[in-house]
Amino acid sequence: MAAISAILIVLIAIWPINNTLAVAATSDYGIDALFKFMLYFAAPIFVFVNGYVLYFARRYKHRRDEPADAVGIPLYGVVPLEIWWTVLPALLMVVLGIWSAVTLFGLYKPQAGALNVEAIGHQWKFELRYPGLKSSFYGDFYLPIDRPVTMNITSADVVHSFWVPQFRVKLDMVPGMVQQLHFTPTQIGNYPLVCTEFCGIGHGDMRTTVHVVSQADYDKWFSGEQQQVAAASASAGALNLAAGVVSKGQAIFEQKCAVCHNMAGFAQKKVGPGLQNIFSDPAHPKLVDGSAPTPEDVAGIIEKGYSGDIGVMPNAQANGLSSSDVANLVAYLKSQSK
Ligand code: HEC
Ligand SMILES: [Cu+2]
Repeated sequence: MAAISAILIVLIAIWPINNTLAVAATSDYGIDALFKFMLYFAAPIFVFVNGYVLYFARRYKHRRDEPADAVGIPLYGVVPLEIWWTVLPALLMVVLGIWSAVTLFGLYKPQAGALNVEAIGHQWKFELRYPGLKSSFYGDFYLPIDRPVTMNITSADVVHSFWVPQFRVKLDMVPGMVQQLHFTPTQIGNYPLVCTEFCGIGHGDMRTTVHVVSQADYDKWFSGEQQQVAAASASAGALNLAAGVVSKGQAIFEQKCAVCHNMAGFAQKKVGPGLQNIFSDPAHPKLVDGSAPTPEDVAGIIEKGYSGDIGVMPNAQANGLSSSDVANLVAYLKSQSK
């Protein structure tokens, strides 16, 4: 067993993980080294535990000439054995714990000049938001090579997980909580982004592709997106607040907003703040984004969403709202303000 373990350890040491799963982002957090370190110890533990299971099963098996109720060897403890099988794993855990913590701090360290992108998990797709794009989109997305990225990660429904194996980064997407991942793509190519938290029956389909491309290709993709967004919003019709209908707004509110908002004072929070008197609350003269409570600004938050200290308010696309829905909602909110 010692010989098998030694051979495995050598094979692990010379195994180029990079050939099996390319590293496509800054890997100086030492994820691969940490992974190999765990394997070095996992290999002999696996070999010895299973080796002894097989050996004991043979060595102490029931013999034909023994009575059916024969008592085995009465063994109540071997102190030296118990000491070393407690101390060794404990030491190993301490080293792993410290190494993992240091690695984790590296992942959480923001980098200067980073591109801020938001990724929002939905059952069962990834929504992406980019600064400079008026609306979010689902599916494939692009990142320029060698530019640090800060991924702001959250979820609109249940817990998902953001994992790009080639980037060596992974983080849970938790509803009501925005967490950040920092990395820099270093290899041009297409990489899978997969959800690794079982999130319902569509979980297996929850994957998309990250394209790491040159800055020029990124710019081309970005301006293409901008034009598409402009075309889409032109066809969706302009926002006409004056045409809002209170009763329609109330129906939409109960269907799409009441899960997160009470129709009560600001302090009556659910996921988001209470929205009664949003236009006329002396205790909260400003909206959460710091703007004045005018119908236009309230409509702005409903359209664009907002992510602040309280949590994430999804945008109109995520909530499935048309321009007239937004106008109806603003009319309803106005009717609920003193
Ligand atoms: C997933 C939960 C969620 C849903 C669904 C949601 N909101 Fe929000 N909303 C929030 C959170 C959280 C905030 C606070 C954001 C912050 O400041 O951190 C917020 C803030 C707001 C604000 C600003 C409040 C203020 O006092 O400035 C308005 C207005 C608003 N939401 C309207 C709506 C409407 C209308 C809908 C339905 C279409 C809706 N929200 C659906 C979570 C949600
Ligand atoms: Cu998921």
